[in-house]
Amino acid sequence: MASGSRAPGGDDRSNTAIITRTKPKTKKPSLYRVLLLNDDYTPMEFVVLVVERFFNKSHEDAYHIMMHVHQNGVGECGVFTYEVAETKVTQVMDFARKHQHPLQCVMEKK
Ligand code: TYC
Repeated sequence: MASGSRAPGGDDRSNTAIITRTKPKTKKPSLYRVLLLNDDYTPMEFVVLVVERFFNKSHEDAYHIMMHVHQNGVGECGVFTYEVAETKVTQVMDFARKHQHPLQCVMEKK
């Protein structure tokens, strides 16, 4: 019988101990950063558009992220659960390829 279906304390008339859970069983999902990598060929305007479109950033925030990547080589666009991060990476890479830009997008575990 499932442990949650009777009252704790051994008063269930079957001489069996009942172990009750003290911690919730839920686990927080692992989180992943989605990063853009700099290159010499992708236009700045295209990177800004990517950050606005796929990471839901304002034009100002997107421009700031693009400039950070341009100057530092790499920068974070957002933090997501595994499947969402994977989807963002695929969307960005497909969009860049479609426009024949070499922009690279990767994910890394936090
Ligand atoms: N370095 C590019 C240029 O000068 C701009 C750029 C920024 C490219 C960010 C990629 O992730 C990137 N046109």
